[in-house]
Amino acid sequence: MEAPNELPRCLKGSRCIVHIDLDCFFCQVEQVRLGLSPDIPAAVQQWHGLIAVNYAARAKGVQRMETAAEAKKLCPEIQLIHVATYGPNDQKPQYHLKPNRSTHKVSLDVYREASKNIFKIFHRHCDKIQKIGLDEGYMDMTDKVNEIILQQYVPRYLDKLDDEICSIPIHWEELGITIKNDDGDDNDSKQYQSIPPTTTWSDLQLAIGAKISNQIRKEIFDELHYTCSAGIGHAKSVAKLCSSRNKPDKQTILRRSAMMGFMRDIPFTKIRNMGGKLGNEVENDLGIETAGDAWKYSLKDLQQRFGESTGLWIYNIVRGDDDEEVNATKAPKSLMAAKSLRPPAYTQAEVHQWIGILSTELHNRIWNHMEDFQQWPKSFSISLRTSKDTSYRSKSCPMLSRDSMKSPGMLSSFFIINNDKPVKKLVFYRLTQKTIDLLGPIIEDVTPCLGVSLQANGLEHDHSATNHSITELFAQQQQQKNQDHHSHSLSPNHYKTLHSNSNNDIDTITKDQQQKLSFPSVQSPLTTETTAKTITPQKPKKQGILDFYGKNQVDEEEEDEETWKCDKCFKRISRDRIEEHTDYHFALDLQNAERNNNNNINSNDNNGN
Ligand code: DCP
Repeated sequence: MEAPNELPRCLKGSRCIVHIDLDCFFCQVEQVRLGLSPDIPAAVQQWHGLIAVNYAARAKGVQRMETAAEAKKLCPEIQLIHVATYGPNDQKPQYHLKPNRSTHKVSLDVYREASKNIFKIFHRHCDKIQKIGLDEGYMDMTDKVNEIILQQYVPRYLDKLDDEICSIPIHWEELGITIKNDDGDDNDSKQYQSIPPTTTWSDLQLAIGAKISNQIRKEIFDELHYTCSAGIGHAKSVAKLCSSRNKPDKQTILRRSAMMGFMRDIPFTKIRNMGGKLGNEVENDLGIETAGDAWKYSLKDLQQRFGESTGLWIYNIVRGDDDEEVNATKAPKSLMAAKSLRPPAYTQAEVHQWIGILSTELHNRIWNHMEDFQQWPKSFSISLRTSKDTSYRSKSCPMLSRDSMKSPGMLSSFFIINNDKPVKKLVFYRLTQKTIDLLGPIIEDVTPCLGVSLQANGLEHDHSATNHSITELFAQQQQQKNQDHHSHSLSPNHYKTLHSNSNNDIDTITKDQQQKLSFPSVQSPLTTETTAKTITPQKPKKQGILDFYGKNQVDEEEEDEETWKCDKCFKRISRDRIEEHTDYHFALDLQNAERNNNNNINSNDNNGN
């Protein structure tokens, strides 16, 4: 007889989602690097503030965002480790003893590397992974788990395929902490490790997911020596709530039958996507504090107040249900090194120094990316923010080929500031043995400079280590300009003259050469600021749910080492506002769904007329 290939009926649409989150991530990376026991209180410091605190230090009352001095007062024995930084002459990030915010640039490379190794382990077990920051991710284990159910359980429990209950024995105590069913029993613990009374097919789904999750956590610990916590449930929101439930180094499972009891006391704004203004607004509007408080509102009530999609979403989420997909994360499309300058850089020498440091960082990131993804950027851009104009002025030019970009100095040697009075212009240029070749457009008024950002864009599979000559680079640039309908490009003859003496080898500029350089000879029609494309943050139209978000949420474009780049809107977001920002996108998506709904209703109405 052929093996049945039908899943139990009740599993159609039932998912197994695992959320894994490293414990005190940056701190663990440093502990492992330094061979520090996790029992020793420790924290990672960025300038004066703490950005990660280990659990031994938390037990002494030390918290994230406290200053190093406050932490020392609370816990004199605490080990404070400053994040690595790039100093002015560093080719690689270093653990400087006394890094200085006005001369050094924070590097997260060591955490990126650790993250890469962690995600490699995730990928051994699952191919649908959504990366959330460096140290956490969702895994949709449904296919893998259902395959196991089909092969190992369905043939033995054929008579149960139409039932919800399968009564397959599960040793929950070996799988982590299982949230208890809400049986009205008011005893203090809502979680237990003994066996719940009956097993459903969907419990089996989670139990298998929990076994895989345990294996992943074991591999992370055995190979990398980091502990992490996991949550296993039928939806993303509950998986996330569960992973933070029993930190550190534990995993928590939420079965369908325990969902309502679990959700009852969850503060409403702790629910994924409800941490921002939308959550506050709903909370105030309904006069609720916990998810359970919202149960008294019917679906119709909620839809009348918040619209079809949002109302339905709220109705489900307070019951622990959401159908948001795990969206597999793709390789990034761009890489960035940025620094905001407080106080501003007042001299061109300072701006140059920052360009040098950021170029080194970007150079290293581009090569790391090449190693991981075999991708090379197509173009390269610089953005500067001055106190005269707080939006970024941004210019780009074609990227150097792999063969040309061997040393970190190559990128920074692209730029020089022409100190002509009254404006100082930043020029994209290339210095060859005999000429100074203007490569790209010019940014005027570079000082006082509030922020510098270098970006490698258009990362694409690199087919070969092409040997681009400078002429090819110029040709590419010309092509790009033509495509952009720019009327101010250099004439072909001009290019020819510039290149007649040039050599394919690009020299790294020396200090001495920089001092000798002056630019009157390199005149170009591009010097007018009218050709400058000023990047101004695009303001989404605010209406409906978007009104919940204030100006800061949408407009803020903090560009420095304390930021994260949103892969939806490509804006730089302060790291402590990541969650709020993702909540904003969520609200935006809901609003779009709402609009689509309305459009459909309108068009149906019209058709009916
Ligand atoms: N991080 C940061 N700045 C912030 C928040 C976090 O630099 N404002 C960094 C340091 C953290 C890492 O991101 O180690 C992961 O952040 P989490 O919020 O996951 O916190 P932890 O991993 O440190 O601790 P927990 O065990 O509570 O998850």
